[in-house]
Amino acid sequence: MKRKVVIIALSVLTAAGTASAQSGAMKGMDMKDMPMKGMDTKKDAKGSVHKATGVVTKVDKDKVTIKHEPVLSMNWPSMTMAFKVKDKALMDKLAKDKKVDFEFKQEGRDYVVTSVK
Ligand SMILES: [Cu+2]
Repeated sequence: MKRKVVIIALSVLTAAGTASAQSGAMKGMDMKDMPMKGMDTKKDAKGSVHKATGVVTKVDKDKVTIKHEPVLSMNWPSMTMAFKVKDKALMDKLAKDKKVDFEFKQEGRDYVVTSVK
């Protein structure tokens, strides 16, 4: 009997810990996108699209450097990094010092911009 009570107490503690860790991680996240994102991740983790906001610091022929804000779906802090741009139409939307809302996906070792707002 005593053993069972200990197990229940432990599982309650674990559940509480998980819940508070999640709400902390989700702070500032757009909650209405969550169900979709979860489904995408389950279906095809590799091809899932991530949303980010940042300022373009450099534009090259087929890549762009963006100082982006934290990307929680990637577990990334804010940083400046290069993204590949395969779609030429997206290049027209990217200019130095421009603030952009963009989406990207991981392809092998590259991060490829898939849309720019
Ligand atoms: Cu980054």
